[in-house]
Amino acid sequence: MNRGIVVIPTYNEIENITVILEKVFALNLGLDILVVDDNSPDKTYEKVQEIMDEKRYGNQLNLLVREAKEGLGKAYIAGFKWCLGYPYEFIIEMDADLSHDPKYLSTFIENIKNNDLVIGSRYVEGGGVVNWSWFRKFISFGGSTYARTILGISIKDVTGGFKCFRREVLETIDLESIISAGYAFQIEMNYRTIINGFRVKEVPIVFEDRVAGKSKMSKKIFIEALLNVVTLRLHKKEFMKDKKAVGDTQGQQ
Ligand SMILES: Nc1nc2c(ncn2[C@@H]2O[C@H](COP(=O)(O)OP(=O)(O)O)[C@@H](O)[C@H]2O)c(=O)[nH]1
Ligand SMILES: [Mg+2]
Repeated sequence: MNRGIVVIPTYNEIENITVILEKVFALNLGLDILVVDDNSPDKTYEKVQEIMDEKRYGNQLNLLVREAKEGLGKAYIAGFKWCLGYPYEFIIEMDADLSHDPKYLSTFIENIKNNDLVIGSRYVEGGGVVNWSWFRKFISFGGSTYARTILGISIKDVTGGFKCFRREVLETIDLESIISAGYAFQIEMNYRTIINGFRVKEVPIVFEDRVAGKSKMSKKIFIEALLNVVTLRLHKKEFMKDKKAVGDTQGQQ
């Protein structure tokens, strides 16, 4: 067992999963991986099981198969709970579609020493997006600006999904009470981390659009994010009930 683990949610990522596992393990950073698959019709989970049976990566690779597709948020919550059952010190979120370059993992490991949440950010100096349509760029950047303004937080990339939590953060946030199912989940996790007084840092990443497979972004997910930002703000007091809550603390750059 290693000190840190990367949680990779998958839904129909058969074309990407082998490559992403290979890339992460080739770095030899001493990280385990947990793939959380929502019973993908393309049987991504069978591929992972096959690699585990071969012991290609010893005991470093783990798999959690869920019954049905319930959105990214639910998949991550199930994954986090699994990880907290073991003594991991930090837990990393990463997409399966190679949009998140594993080369940044070492930056997360370095920065999580002095922070509680490290966010891979497209919108700080040195970060960026490659190959996205203007529409996706607009939604992502506009979404971050909107959420930042309503929630009164200072982090620049509010919706990104490449990040690293210290286990204490995931033990503190009441995972049962997370209200967001889709990508709003990323916003909610950031907000609840910040209002509980944890140290947050953004590090630059360049995000590249997927080459293989399909995005699961939908209108429904987008609208959920718009509405949930307001709901999150209204629930602020509730989210602060934890003993570590210090009030209006904002994420530091
Ligand atoms: N387990 C699971 N994974 C999901 C679900 N929705 C998306 N994902 C995974 O989450 C990651 C990001 O999703 P993606 O569709 O690439 O989002 P985009 O990059 O914003 O277009 C990918 O690894 C997906 O396979 C879901 O409902 N369940
Ligand atoms: Mg993607």
